[in-house]
Amino acid sequence: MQQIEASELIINNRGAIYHLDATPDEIAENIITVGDPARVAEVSKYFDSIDIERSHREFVTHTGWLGKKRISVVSTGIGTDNIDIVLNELDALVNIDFTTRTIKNELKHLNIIRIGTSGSLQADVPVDSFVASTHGLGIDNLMNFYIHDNNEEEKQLLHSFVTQTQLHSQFSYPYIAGAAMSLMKHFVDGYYQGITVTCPGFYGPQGRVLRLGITNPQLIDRLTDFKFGHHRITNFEMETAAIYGLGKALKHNCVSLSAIVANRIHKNFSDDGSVTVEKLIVKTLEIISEKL
Ligand code: R1P
Ligand code: URA
Repeated sequence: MQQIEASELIINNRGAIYHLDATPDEIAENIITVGDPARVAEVSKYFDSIDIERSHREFVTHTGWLGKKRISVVSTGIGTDNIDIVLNELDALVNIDFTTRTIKNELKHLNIIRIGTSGSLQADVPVDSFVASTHGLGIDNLMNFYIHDNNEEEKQLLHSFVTQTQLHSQFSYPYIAGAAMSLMKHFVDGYYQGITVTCPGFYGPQGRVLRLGITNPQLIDRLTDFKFGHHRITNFEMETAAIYGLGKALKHNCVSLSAIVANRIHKNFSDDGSVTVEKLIVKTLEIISEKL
């Protein structure tokens, strides 16, 4: 079996992978990702015990136990460039043998649950509500670097998005990936469900104007108005499509949950988004401990 070279799979002196600085035994099979490194402790404070605490750059990892479930919570920082690092390194930690530097014969399928914040694109999805993303639709370019597949519905959805919005003429060709049904089925009650658009920035790429003009002032309207059968775009943020795209290609089970902190139609922002995020953390941990 082909060995993966030192420049491709970078393992430090502690036997830990380059960016996450975690070793294979320090990662659980149930993983929560959060953008904000400070949010890791907001999740792990609910664990019965924390065995591992690692911190390197924006990547903070706590692994511990909640009842009989071993869970890791990992911060990704902001953006799909960071998701490229986190998803590839999490996969390497479980599916590549660090001693022989070869891909294992039996592959593990992680449960990866994002708990993040997001902006609503629909008038009826208010601030302080929760969204579970049926699909991630990326306008950030990441998955264009990977060979990956879509099912028939995803292909049609993407085609319809490109035709209806014509946005691809202004930036990279979009990509799409769906949530894992095995996880999504647990996030129905109390969640809006819809397509989440993943953007390569918070300001111009999400239609915000401060001092700079933007090339597509129609961006929000086009996303809000998009329809494909019963599907619509509920929200946008900066990680979901990359998590779904890489997660699916690597055969992990992923779901992205968002606390809505901004509503771009009503032009308002949550008075205290941290309270909403905290509620989402508690609700998610209940599901993990009872259903996964
Ligand atoms: C922007 O403020 C950040 O918030 C959202 C976006 O995806 C982006 O990462 O998620 P997090 O709250 O998880 O960071
Ligand atoms: N995160 C985003 O990316 N956008 C928002 O509007 C709010 C949170």
